[in-house]
Amino acid sequence: MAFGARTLWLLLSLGILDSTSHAGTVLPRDTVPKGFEAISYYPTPHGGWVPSWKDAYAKAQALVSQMSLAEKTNITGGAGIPCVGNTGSALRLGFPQLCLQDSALGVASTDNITAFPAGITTGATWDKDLIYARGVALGKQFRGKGANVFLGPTVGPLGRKPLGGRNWEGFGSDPVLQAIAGALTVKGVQEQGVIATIKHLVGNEQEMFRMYNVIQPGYSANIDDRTLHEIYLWPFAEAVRAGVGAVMSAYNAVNGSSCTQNSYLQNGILKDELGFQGFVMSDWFAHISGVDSALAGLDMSMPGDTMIPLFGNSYWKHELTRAVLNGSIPLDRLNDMATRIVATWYKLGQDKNYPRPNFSANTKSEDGLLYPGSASPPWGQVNWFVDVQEDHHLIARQVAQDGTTLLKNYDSLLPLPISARIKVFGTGAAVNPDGANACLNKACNKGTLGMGWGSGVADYPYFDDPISALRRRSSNIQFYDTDSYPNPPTNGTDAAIVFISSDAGENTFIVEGNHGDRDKSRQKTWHNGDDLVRRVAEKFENVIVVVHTVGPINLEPWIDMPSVKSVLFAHLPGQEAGEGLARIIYGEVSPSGHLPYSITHKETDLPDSIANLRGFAFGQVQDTYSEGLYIDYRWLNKKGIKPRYAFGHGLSYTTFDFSAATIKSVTPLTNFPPAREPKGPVPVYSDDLPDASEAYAPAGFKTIWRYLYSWLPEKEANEAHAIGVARRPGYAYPVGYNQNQTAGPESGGGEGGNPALWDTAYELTVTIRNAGGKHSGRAVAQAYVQFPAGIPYDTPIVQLRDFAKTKELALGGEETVTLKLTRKDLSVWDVNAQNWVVPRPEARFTIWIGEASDNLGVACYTDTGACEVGAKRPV
Ligand SMILES: *[C@@H]1O[C@H](CO)[C@@H](O)[C@H](O)[C@H]1NC(C)=O
Ligand SMILES: *[C@@H]1O[C@H](CO)[C@@H](O)[C@H](O)[C@H]1NC(C)=O
Ligand SMILES: *[C@@H]1O[C@H](CO)[C@@H](O)[C@H](O)[C@H]1NC(C)=O
Ligand SMILES: *[C@@H]1O[C@H](CO)[C@@H](O)[C@H](O)[C@H]1NC(C)=O
Ligand SMILES: *[C@@H]1O[C@H](CO)[C@@H](O)[C@H](O)[C@H]1NC(C)=O
Ligand SMILES: CC(=O)N[C@H]1CO[C@H](CO)[C@@H](O)[C@@H]1O
Ligand SMILES: CC(=O)N[C@H]1CO[C@H](CO)[C@@H](O)[C@@H]1O
Repeated sequence: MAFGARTLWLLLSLGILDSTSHAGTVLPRDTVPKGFEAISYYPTPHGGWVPSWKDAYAKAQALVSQMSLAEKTNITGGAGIPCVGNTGSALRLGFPQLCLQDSALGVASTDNITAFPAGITTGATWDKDLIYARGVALGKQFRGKGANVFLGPTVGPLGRKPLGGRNWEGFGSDPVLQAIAGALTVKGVQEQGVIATIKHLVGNEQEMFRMYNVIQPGYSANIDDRTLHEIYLWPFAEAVRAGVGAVMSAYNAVNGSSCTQNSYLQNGILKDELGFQGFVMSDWFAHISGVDSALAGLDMSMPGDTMIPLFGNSYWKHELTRAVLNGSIPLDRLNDMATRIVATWYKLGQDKNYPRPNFSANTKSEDGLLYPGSASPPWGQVNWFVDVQEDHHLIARQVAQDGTTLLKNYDSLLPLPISARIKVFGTGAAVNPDGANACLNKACNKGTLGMGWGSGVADYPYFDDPISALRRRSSNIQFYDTDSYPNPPTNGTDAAIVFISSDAGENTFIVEGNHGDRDKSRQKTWHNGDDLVRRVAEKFENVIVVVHTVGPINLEPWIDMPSVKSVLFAHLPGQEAGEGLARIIYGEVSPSGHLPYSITHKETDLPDSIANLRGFAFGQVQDTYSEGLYIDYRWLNKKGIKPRYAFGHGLSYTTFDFSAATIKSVTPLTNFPPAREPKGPVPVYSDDLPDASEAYAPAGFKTIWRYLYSWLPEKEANEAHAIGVARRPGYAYPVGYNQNQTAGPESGGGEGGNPALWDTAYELTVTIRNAGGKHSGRAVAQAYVQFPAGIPYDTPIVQLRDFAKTKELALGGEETVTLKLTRKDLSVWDVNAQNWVVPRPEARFTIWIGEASDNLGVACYTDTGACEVGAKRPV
């Protein structure tokens, strides 16, 4: 890990050879299936028209209007790597280099931080307050290390494909679960003054073939308009609504056009319809063109280099300077790019007392190279070892504990009495014997699996493994630290706990034959975990299986064995893998996690388009979303296929009773939302071509080898300027390109879309009582909408819309929770109207409330305002 960020860069760019023919031309589009097309949407809407950003834009305009051309192009692109990405600065005006840092679960590549549970574990808590608290803690830690931009949360991939490599970075295979968790994370992080980045826009649902290289474009996610709006865009819209400062464009293409230069996606959907006011950055090395990406709405090139890093080449920086001087990119676009970046910095208050980075993502030592990209002196202090942990391990522990999901508990085997004699099997019970951080970017599955692999990881400051936490409580524990059955002397009635796992990560690394996605292991447990469970279950009567996993696994090899009585999904717990799990096993607390995805009996219970990864193809790999809205439980319900465990399922040591439900109409609904407000004013700058001298390097400036600069040699600047002055045509603009700003679509009007979409349509309450016999516990109420029958839109039978978790309820204790459904929650995206439509406002929408997507015991009706228990269930 001596050269963390630099190594990661090199690995990321392996196999991605720069094709100069890409630069500055419109990439020829591969044939996408009939019916999908990359639509042109120009120009990029100017930022600044949303009232809550007005002050930030006014300050930004004052600053940007003093910037020279080279200063503007400096801040839109990367330079140097103390952090995983850093922009250039405009220090003359007090605008610093911004430090952009991974990951979504903790400050990557540094010490004295908290390695939080992954997104998937966080989603499994279904606890809004806790999700927000984790966001606050993450924000404090990024700020404490001086990172300006938090490269998270991840809401794309959304978890469409169970085998997808990075699903675990996000919160679960449902747009609303992703949206609520993503938005609460954004809120928590940004309240600390740190810019959050919602990523990756969009369709990055598998790892393999995601990147562009000389011989092959990244795959194309072919998504129809309605599916995009109702499924994949939904969490992005919610994050924009929460004021997210940055968006990261994905590696892959959508409808054949690379996301980083997809004008419809960035200009149209994100900046016009969703009214996004912050800046869009490329994923690392996803930037593949100079002029076209700028025109298509990209605002920041990360890490700044072309696909072959560290040679001083960039599509932007000096080339962006040239492209503005020669008139190919209108100055107005560059002004908007720079203004969006500076406005976001002001909006988050980073102009006031924001710490500079006090860590290096490249070395653990106190001293290191000041310019690590150049791999040459000078040296100096780069790490100050600032301890940002506070008491955040308690939040991490709470998430790990409350995300732990009890799938099965036959005979109430769990919890175990403290006196139980326990035999523990599997290497997954103990920390990696080589050290918790032994593998580069966690690209190995050895010892307890606390997180997946790739850029979405952080170093463990310590690792509380399950075996230590169990032993802190009991000395009656025998641990067999092996994945093959050790044939111990058995007393069949002892409890046996078996630890098994399934890992995944980013395509940058191959782990045990898996290319990021679980292409080799598929849903089979790693290290012959199934055999271990079977062997143990043949000898012991009371078996508990603990699963550390990135996603669903196939449970069929052993789930019906009579001795396999309990199954706990501990997901990916981060550094706090032990304490919370031990508390659950011994009954100090009831489990309260719920599955953030369905577990099917077999992979083929899902259609080929989502059950399988798309393999190699000549030309562009086509990943067509032919299943439309029907992923996870939406598909299973439509086809009447019972999963082994449904989305939302999770048991407690007690049982809950849902009663006395109410539904109240708050905002009366109409077919269409009320008309949007027109856009507010935006900053206006002079359109005059900058003077060539604004691109000259200051006399005597010594550049650092391999670093990127925004200046041009005088001669080149003069030549480019001459072309610009002559207004000589010469640039082959993409089809549909024009420079006229527009009023924006009817479906827009505020951050996230038309603000009326968030009017509360119905408010529901339900009273939840702990009706069990012995234990206290926490329940989750999940609200699903069922659209009226006979509407002209095919809709999934039920769709999650809101959820609430109770506090700890003692025996007989009760709590009334409130659930809300907005206008958008009751709308479908009408592709002809290009708007959200409530199909029949007066008709019966049924709001189902229950403990899982297949356990919905309470029905509330919008037409009568009545609720009932015991109605015929929808699934
Ligand atoms: C992809 O193509 C479909 C079908 O033409 C269209 O509905 C959708 O809006 C397109 N999406 C993008 C991002 O271009
Ligand atoms: C661009 O940023 C780098 C790094 O902060 C800085 O050295 C350089 O002076 C900046 N260039 C301009 C034009 O301000
Ligand atoms: C202007 O410069 C850009 C960046 O190098 C280049 O891609 C483009 O073709 C140039 N345009 C003209 C008209 O020379
Ligand atoms: C097995 O363990 C139980 C208690 O857990 C004990 O009562 C019994 O005597 C033991 N049997 C043998 C053969 O050791
Ligand atoms: C842009 O606006 C100009 C001036 O109003 C007009 O002449 C031109 O036709 C417009 N172009 C497009 C593509 O709308
Ligand atoms: C509190 C704490 O964990 N401090 C550590 C911060 O990092 C340095 C360098 O790794 C350690 O020496 C400290 O112990
Ligand atoms: C070198 C440096 O800028 N260190 C800063 C690191 O961050 C802390 C606050 O978390 C500042 O106090 C230090 O000045």
